[in-house]
Amino acid sequence: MRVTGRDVVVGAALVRGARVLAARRSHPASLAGYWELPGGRVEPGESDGDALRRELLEELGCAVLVEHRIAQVELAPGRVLRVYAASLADPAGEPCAVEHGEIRWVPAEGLGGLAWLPADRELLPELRRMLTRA
Ligand code: 9L3
Ligand code: MG
Repeated sequence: MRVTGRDVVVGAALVRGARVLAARRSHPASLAGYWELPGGRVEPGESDGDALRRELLEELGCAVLVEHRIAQVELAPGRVLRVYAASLADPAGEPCAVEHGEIRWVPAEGLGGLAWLPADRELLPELRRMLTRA
Protein backbone atom coordinates (compact mmCIF):
# COMPACT_ATOMS: atom_id res chain seq x y z
CA MET A 1 0.00 0.00 0.00
CA ARG A 2 1.20 3.51 -0.83
CA VAL A 3 1.86 5.67 2.20
CA THR A 4 3.48 8.55 0.35
CA GLY A 5 0.66 11.06 0.68
CA ARG A 6 -1.48 12.57 -2.03
CA ASP A 7 -1.14 11.16 -5.49
CA VAL A 8 -0.75 13.92 -8.02
CA VAL A 9 -1.57 13.60 -11.70
CA VAL A 10 -0.72 16.47 -14.04
CA GLY A 11 -2.50 17.34 -17.27
CA ALA A 12 -1.79 19.88 -20.00
CA ALA A 13 -4.15 22.34 -21.61
CA LEU A 14 -1.93 22.47 -24.69
CA VAL A 15 -3.14 25.43 -26.69
CA ARG A 16 -2.34 26.47 -30.27
CA GLY A 17 -4.26 29.32 -31.80
CA ALA A 18 -7.71 29.07 -30.25
CA ARG A 19 -7.71 25.27 -29.93
CA VAL A 20 -6.75 22.86 -27.18
CA LEU A 21 -5.37 19.36 -27.72
CA ALA A 22 -7.76 16.61 -26.62
CA ALA A 23 -6.62 12.98 -26.51
CA ARG A 24 -8.76 9.83 -26.60
CA ARG A 25 -7.50 7.14 -24.21
CA SER A 26 -6.88 3.64 -25.49
CA HIS A 27 -6.08 2.08 -22.08
CA PRO A 28 -6.84 0.82 -19.51
CA ALA A 29 -10.05 -0.78 -20.81
CA SER A 30 -12.16 1.04 -18.19
CA LEU A 31 -11.04 4.47 -19.53
CA ALA A 32 -10.66 3.56 -23.21
CA GLY A 33 -12.67 5.75 -25.57
CA TYR A 34 -12.88 8.70 -23.18
CA TRP A 35 -11.18 12.00 -23.92
CA GLU A 36 -8.71 13.71 -21.59
CA LEU A 37 -6.07 16.36 -21.45
CA PRO A 38 -2.79 14.48 -21.91
CA GLY A 39 -0.55 13.89 -18.90
CA GLY A 40 0.07 11.41 -16.12
CA ARG A 41 1.39 10.74 -12.66
CA VAL A 42 4.05 12.82 -10.98
CA GLU A 43 6.89 10.49 -9.97
CA PRO A 44 8.79 10.91 -6.70
CA GLY A 45 11.36 13.70 -6.98
CA GLU A 46 9.74 15.34 -9.99
CA SER A 47 8.19 18.79 -10.05
CA ASP A 48 4.79 19.10 -11.73
CA GLY A 49 6.50 20.75 -14.69
CA ASP A 50 9.12 18.00 -14.99
CA ALA A 51 6.39 15.36 -14.94
CA LEU A 52 4.29 17.16 -17.55
CA ARG A 53 7.22 17.66 -19.92
CA ARG A 54 8.17 13.97 -19.54
CA GLU A 55 4.59 12.72 -19.99
CA LEU A 56 3.95 14.83 -23.09
CA LEU A 57 7.22 13.73 -24.65
CA GLU A 58 6.20 10.10 -24.05
CA GLU A 59 2.56 10.48 -25.09
CA LEU A 60 2.79 13.02 -27.92
CA GLY A 61 6.44 12.87 -28.97
CA CYS A 62 6.92 16.61 -28.56
CA ALA A 63 8.56 19.10 -26.24
CA VAL A 64 6.25 21.57 -24.50
CA LEU A 65 6.60 24.74 -22.48
CA VAL A 66 4.65 24.49 -19.23
CA GLU A 67 3.01 27.72 -18.12
CA HIS A 68 0.71 28.59 -15.20
CA ARG A 69 -1.62 26.25 -13.36
CA ILE A 70 -5.23 26.73 -14.44
CA ALA A 71 -7.13 24.29 -12.24
CA GLN A 72 -7.05 21.47 -9.76
CA VAL A 73 -9.79 18.84 -9.53
CA GLU A 74 -10.22 15.70 -7.46
CA LEU A 75 -9.86 12.43 -9.38
CA ALA A 76 -10.61 10.22 -6.39
CA PRO A 77 -10.21 10.61 -2.63
CA GLY A 78 -6.54 11.47 -2.09
CA ARG A 79 -5.75 11.90 -5.79
CA VAL A 80 -5.78 15.21 -7.59
CA LEU A 81 -5.41 16.30 -11.19
CA ARG A 82 -3.54 19.58 -11.64
CA VAL A 83 -3.87 21.20 -15.01
CA TYR A 84 -1.36 23.61 -16.52
CA ALA A 85 -1.54 25.79 -19.57
CA ALA A 86 1.13 24.69 -22.06
CA SER A 87 2.34 25.40 -25.56
CA LEU A 88 4.43 23.54 -28.15
CA ALA A 89 8.15 24.32 -27.84
CA ASP A 90 8.21 24.19 -31.65
CA PRO A 91 4.95 25.78 -32.82
CA ALA A 92 5.40 24.23 -36.27
CA GLY A 93 5.72 20.71 -34.83
CA GLU A 94 2.78 18.32 -34.83
CA PRO A 95 2.04 16.10 -31.80
CA CYS A 96 1.51 12.37 -32.51
CA ALA A 97 -0.90 9.95 -30.79
CA VAL A 98 1.90 7.70 -29.49
CA GLU A 99 -0.19 6.27 -26.63
CA HIS A 100 -3.70 7.54 -27.40
CA GLY A 101 -6.24 6.24 -29.90
CA GLU A 102 -6.63 9.71 -31.42
CA ILE A 103 -5.69 13.32 -30.74
CA ARG A 104 -7.57 16.40 -31.92
CA TRP A 105 -7.17 20.18 -31.78
CA VAL A 106 -10.55 21.31 -30.50
CA PRO A 107 -12.02 24.84 -30.58
CA ALA A 108 -14.13 26.10 -27.65
CA GLU A 109 -17.37 25.25 -29.43
CA GLY A 110 -16.28 21.62 -29.99
CA LEU A 111 -15.42 20.83 -26.35
CA GLY A 112 -18.93 19.88 -25.25
CA GLY A 113 -19.32 17.25 -27.96
CA LEU A 114 -16.56 14.92 -26.74
CA ALA A 115 -17.00 12.11 -24.18
CA TRP A 116 -14.57 13.43 -21.55
CA LEU A 117 -13.39 11.60 -18.45
CA PRO A 118 -15.45 13.03 -15.56
CA ALA A 119 -12.60 15.03 -13.97
CA ASP A 120 -11.65 16.53 -17.33
CA ARG A 121 -15.27 17.47 -18.07
CA GLU A 122 -15.21 19.65 -14.92
CA LEU A 123 -12.46 21.69 -16.59
CA LEU A 124 -14.49 22.65 -19.65
CA PRO A 125 -15.65 26.08 -18.38
CA GLU A 126 -12.03 27.02 -17.65
CA LEU A 127 -10.87 25.67 -21.02
CA ARG A 128 -13.57 27.70 -22.80
CA ARG A 129 -12.44 30.84 -20.97
CA MET A 130 -8.80 30.18 -21.95
CA LEU A 131 -9.66 29.61 -25.59
CA THR A 132 -11.84 32.66 -25.94
CA ARG A 133 -8.93 34.74 -24.59
CA ALA A 134 -6.40 32.98 -26.90
N1 9L3 B 1 -6.38 11.09 -15.51
C1 9L3 B 1 -7.51 11.82 -15.72
N2 9L3 B 1 -7.47 12.90 -16.51
C2 9L3 B 1 -6.31 13.29 -17.10
C3 9L3 B 1 -5.13 12.53 -16.89
C4 9L3 B 1 -3.83 12.92 -17.55
C5 9L3 B 1 -5.21 11.42 -16.07
N3 9L3 B 1 -6.32 14.39 -17.88
C6 9L3 B 1 -6.45 9.90 -14.65
C7 9L3 B 1 -6.51 8.63 -15.46
C8 9L3 B 1 -5.73 7.66 -14.65
C9 9L3 B 1 -4.77 8.51 -13.80
O1 9L3 B 1 -5.28 9.83 -13.86
O2 9L3 B 1 -6.63 6.99 -13.76
C10 9L3 B 1 -3.33 8.45 -14.23
O3 9L3 B 1 -3.21 8.85 -15.57
P1 9L3 B 1 -2.21 8.09 -16.58
O4 9L3 B 1 -0.86 8.08 -15.94
O5 9L3 B 1 -2.78 6.71 -16.79
O6 9L3 B 1 -2.27 8.93 -17.84
MG1 MG C 1 -1.21 9.59 -19.41
